[in-house]
Amino acid sequence: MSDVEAACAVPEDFTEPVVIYTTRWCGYCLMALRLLRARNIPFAQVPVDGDAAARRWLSERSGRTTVPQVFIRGASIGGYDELSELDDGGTSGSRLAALLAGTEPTRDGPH
Ligand SMILES: N[C@@H](CCC(=O)N[C@@H](CS)C(=O)NCC(=O)O)C(=O)O
Repeated sequence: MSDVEAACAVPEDFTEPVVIYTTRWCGYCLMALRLLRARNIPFAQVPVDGDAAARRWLSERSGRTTVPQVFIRGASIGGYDELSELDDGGTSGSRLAALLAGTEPTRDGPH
């Protein structure tokens, strides 16, 4: 494990299926958190405010430089837009439900 990885909270290290990396004053972060809470999805939140090493690690890992960044069982799924698209309005047959249930395999990158 690199120094940067060691300094960061790695999504695989969490017991919650969803790990969300956020900063303060981030509207998209608030919307993503609101969506997860509305669906009663357990998640771990990792604030990365002012942590340049964490932001660098996060952008390498996710391929994106924005926050929030959401991981499902260790796989990067993107930010709020991607989370919302996977959620499909909260339908029981949504891809988000399938990813969380493990009936659809997670894979890094755009879904
Ligand atoms: N499409 C992205 C937009 C995210 C976004 O623009 N986030 C802002 C903060 S609310 C951001 O990261 N700006 C650049 C930065 O803070 O470095 C999403 O849905 O998550």
